[in-house]
Amino acid sequence: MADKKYYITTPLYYVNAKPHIGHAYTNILCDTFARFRRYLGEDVFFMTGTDEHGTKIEKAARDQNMEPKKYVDEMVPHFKDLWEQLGIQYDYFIRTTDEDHKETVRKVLEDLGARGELYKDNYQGWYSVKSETFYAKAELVDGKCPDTGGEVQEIVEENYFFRMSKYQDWLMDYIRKNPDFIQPEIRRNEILGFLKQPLQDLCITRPKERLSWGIPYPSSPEHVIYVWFDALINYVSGVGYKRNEDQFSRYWPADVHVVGKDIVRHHAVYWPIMLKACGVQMPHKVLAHGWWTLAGAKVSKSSGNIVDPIELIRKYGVDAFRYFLLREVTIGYDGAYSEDLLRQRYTSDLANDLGNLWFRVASMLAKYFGAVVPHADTLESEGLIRETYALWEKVREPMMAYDPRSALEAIWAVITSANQYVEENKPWVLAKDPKSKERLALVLATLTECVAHVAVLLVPFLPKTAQSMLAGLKLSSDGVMNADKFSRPLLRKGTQVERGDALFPRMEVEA
Ligand code: ME8
Repeated sequence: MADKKYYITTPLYYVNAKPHIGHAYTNILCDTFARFRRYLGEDVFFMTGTDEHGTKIEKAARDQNMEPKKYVDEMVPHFKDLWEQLGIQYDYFIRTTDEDHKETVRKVLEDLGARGELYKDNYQGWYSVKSETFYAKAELVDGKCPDTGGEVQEIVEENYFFRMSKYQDWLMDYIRKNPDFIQPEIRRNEILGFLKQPLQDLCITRPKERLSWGIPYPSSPEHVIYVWFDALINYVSGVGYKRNEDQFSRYWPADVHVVGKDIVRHHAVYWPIMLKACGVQMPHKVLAHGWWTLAGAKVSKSSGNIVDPIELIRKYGVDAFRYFLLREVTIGYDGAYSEDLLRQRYTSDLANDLGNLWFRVASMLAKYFGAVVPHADTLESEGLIRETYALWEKVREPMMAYDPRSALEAIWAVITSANQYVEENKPWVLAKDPKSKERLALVLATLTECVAHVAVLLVPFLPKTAQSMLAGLKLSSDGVMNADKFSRPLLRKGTQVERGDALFPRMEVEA
């Protein structure tokens, strides 16, 4: 087993609607990071899953006249199916309705109770019958429900609380001393700003009469556990906390929790304090990405402005969709989605730059050398080869800093250079002059090596395309990649290259 482990998580998605572009984005980011770390030879554990308890889910089930358990069982395959279509190679899929998870949640609560971290008290709030949700006074809009605009009633009920407030100073100090804990900086500052106001204790139960779809509170059958408290525990229960100590000590602390910017507070305030109270180590990083927006509004299931990934995969192929999401925005920023932009990326970056390079190189090899890569002793005299060999570090560095966009920019800079190299060297002119045979061999050997290196580096980003290129080059992406292996020729002598079908066929544009 590799010495270095890498544990990466996605949020657990609510199953009250099918997944959309926002959920696909998080999983594509995590998959790209996980695949890259596997390349580095790390022992990767990549976990995703579904958040299945709470009011939202209970209501969605009721709207369909279904029992919640039956409803969630029917929704989960939509997520698994999308991950399969997107080529997401996760190691474990956790559901908060799994018995293992529920067992860990109960044990965590028993432990926190024994440590004196929980107490029972009255909880006061405003309840909206229409949205069936409790709000704090500050959340109301003109004294009305912020979601439906309906009437709210003040309600007092008995609940259990977690002593979160006493850890406020500790957490501020921790975040200050660990500048990489929350990334990007704007979210870190937001959390530090939030922590300037007094932190309240967290109400961690709901009375069963108001919400029955949840994990029962261990010492009180009249209560169920608040859905966020249950869901956050997945990050440790998924690696065996309080059940499989070997697995837990192997993978915990998580290297990174990737989340959307709207749930940073849960991950960078509630979660670290829960862990601290249990005496468990902090995760290394909470990485927050921005939102995909449509006509200026967040794509979301509640507002119904959905962008359906399945439809886009069908139209443009999985890798065009992955490429667009990874390349279009810098992690942390919002991205304005439009199909026009996706189509532009498809045509210019994928079909013209990458697809065309592959097509030209493979076609010229076929035409001038019977598809067999020619031998050349002086590869390294070519500037393009030196640029290609230097690419590993230009991709590794941003990938370690969670910046896949810059990594792709570096790869595309080499693709652009390779296309220029074709234009400058004009192999079709060289081919006409028998005295230029050696030069022609060098040019095509250079180009084929360049394409091979690019294919290897594209595996984490565009796995399907990279695999077809590698298959055409008779190369495999198995085994550990590093700077040393990357700065040498990758192709075996006498390789017969197969061009195959176009990587990104020209679109008969559907507007
Ligand atoms: O919050 N663009 O689940 P969720 C980018 N169950 N990301 C988006 C997005 C968009 N338009 N819309 C949603 C939950 N997301 C909880 C998490 S974790 C222990 C529990 C992201 O299904 C959102 O930011 O509502 C969040 O990270 C994720 O999708 C899940 O949202």
